[in-house]
Amino acid sequence: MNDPAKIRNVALVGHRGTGKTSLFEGLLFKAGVTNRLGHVADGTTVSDWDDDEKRRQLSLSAALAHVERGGLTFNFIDTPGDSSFLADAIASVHVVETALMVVNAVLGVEVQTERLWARAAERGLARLFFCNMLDRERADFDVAVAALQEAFGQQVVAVHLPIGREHELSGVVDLLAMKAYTYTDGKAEAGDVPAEVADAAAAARDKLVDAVASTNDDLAEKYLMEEEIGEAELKQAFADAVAGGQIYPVAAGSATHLIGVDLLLELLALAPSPSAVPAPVAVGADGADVVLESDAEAPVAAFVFKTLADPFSGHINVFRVFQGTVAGDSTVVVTRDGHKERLGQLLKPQGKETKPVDALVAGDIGAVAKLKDVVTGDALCAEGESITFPAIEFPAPLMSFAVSAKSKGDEDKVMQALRRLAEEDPMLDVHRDAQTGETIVAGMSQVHVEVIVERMKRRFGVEVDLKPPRVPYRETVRGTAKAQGKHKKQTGGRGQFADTWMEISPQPRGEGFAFVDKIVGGAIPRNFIPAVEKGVRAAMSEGFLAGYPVVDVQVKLYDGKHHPVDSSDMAFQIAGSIGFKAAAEKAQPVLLEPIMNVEITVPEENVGDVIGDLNSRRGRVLGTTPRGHSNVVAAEVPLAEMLTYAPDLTSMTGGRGDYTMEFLRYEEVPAHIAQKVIDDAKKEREEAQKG
Ligand SMILES: Nc1nc2c(ncn2[C@@H]2O[C@H](COP(=O)(O)OP(=O)(O)O)[C@@H](O)[C@H]2O)c(=O)[nH]1
Ligand SMILES: [Mg+2]
Repeated sequence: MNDPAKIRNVALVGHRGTGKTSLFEGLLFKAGVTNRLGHVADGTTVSDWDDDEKRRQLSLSAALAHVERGGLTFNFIDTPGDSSFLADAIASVHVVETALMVVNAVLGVEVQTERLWARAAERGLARLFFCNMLDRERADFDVAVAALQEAFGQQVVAVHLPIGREHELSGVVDLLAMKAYTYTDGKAEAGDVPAEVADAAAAARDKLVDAVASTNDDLAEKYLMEEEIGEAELKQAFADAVAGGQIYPVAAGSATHLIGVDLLLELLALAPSPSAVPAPVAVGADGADVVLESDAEAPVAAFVFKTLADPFSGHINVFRVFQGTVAGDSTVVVTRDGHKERLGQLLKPQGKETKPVDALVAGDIGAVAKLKDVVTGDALCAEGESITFPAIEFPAPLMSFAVSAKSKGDEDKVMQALRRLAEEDPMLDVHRDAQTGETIVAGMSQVHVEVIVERMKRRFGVEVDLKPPRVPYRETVRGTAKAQGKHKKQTGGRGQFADTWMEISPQPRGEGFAFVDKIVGGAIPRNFIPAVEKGVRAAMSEGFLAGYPVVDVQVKLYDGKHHPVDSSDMAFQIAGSIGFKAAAEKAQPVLLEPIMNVEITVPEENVGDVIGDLNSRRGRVLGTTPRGHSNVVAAEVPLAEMLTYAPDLTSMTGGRGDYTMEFLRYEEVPAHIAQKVIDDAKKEREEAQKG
């Protein structure tokens, strides 16, 4: 493969459980890459090959596979749809031209459908839908398409139409060619459009041609004049409109029954190649924009979007080439710090297997093992070049757990394993708590952190205990107060002296910290003022109520004293810290807690229970809207009340509920609850000091 125009990079994205992994399996099977169709329930799919994924029947990380067909190379990426494991889905939309959005024909648009759509839209990707599970009870293609149109606009248009419904689903009409495909055991027979769907197909075809024609002047004219529009001409205009994001076609079928899957593969040949979309823009050495032409001859620029940390085979970095040709056994420069890396054998992943290749051309996606120091987000460039890719924005971790090694003496091994796993998962944060000295693992949910704990055990052979989750509280003040911060020490030789007066006052929520220097007449010499600010910031990071960082305050330094010999940076830092604590204590300190935006999808009969339960969690229910055959309850709830929501929702709904949660803002913790948090923190600190 050496022609970017022959590549199709397609990420399968969508809400959890819409059938992405099954569709990926079907696509590989239909393309002849595999000779047996695996199933999610049996743990036999190409994509969910990891033990964690098999056990949970849930994709946790992206899987890649490639298909050669009709002179084209398709690079498919199956991504996780669960909100805790979205990192790879978010990264994947940065390396493809096309997002294949898989939706459940019964439920229609779900929470992550919208989130991932927004990500794909930000990147300007071509977007196609696969309306899956049309064989299921209560699946309705027309209702699903209408829901997609309502959510994503009138450019959403059917390109396929199902024949038969629910368990009688028997085939699909290709509206571009006006041909019908009926299936027996996943094998298609092509024929004329059957009479039972003839009218519906004609109407749907009209809508499709209308939508395509509205993006193409030549076609629009022919359409108006009611002239014949040739299939090749229609397909070309269709492909252009898809590439330009002017239409979002909806294909139809069933992944597990292999209905419409071969047709989808054909349709994806019309998706844009890397050279059919506007060239991506990166940043050059001088900070100026660099346009990355998908040109095989240009200097190499590649982007690492995924890293696998395996204790045995070492690191594997997965990257997309944006410019030039990456050759095996060549040398590249890592822009982050300019160090060189010698690339060994290049690979194309095929599920958990890999296939060796000699080179990867602009537009292609591949992997390389055993690099010394390359992490996700790195740019690999030709020597002499220095290109940086804009950083991918991942949501911040929501829940922190302290972990401790099960066996004494394993502490370093735990930290090492966690560091490796954090390299693999950009939505995981690992650090040591400055106050308690504990190792903190912060992730998106309890399940997320539990998966990390399992991986540590299985891959690195270390076991840990998880303490209950922590809420990232913050501290602030409601009032204004002044205080003195004085540091004076007389030892044998030179003494220490610094004296400060400051005023602390609240800032609007989310404004952060401001330091205002109001010193006049040299009461504190200019060169010591940054030291005071440093001392204030140090005190802020330690908090004064329960040890949480202080936010949204203004500190005004307005007076002080110095000594010509005994004053120093260190003395003013200490005085700054003392002054800040003294002022904060007098300024009505309060505790803040994160409030989450929560959306819960539940069957009608559980709506009442779920709302009642939310009220008992200090939640504010915003409303309930029907979605497909379910209901979505929207609410704002303190994170502290949602720490163990997953099992509770499962028991309330018999496993039929689902929810997503996102940080919204910080709010004051009600006084009676705040007191408990403060008391607990105090106890914990005392214990940490003892032990
Ligand atoms: N009836 C039916 N079940 C499907 C279909 N596609 C997927 N499934 C099932 O739906 C569940 C979730 O599928 P999976 O591929 O893991 O979804 P993902 O989370 O989007 O990757 C699995 O049990 C699949 O067997 C389909 O077209 N029809
Ligand atoms: Mg999956």
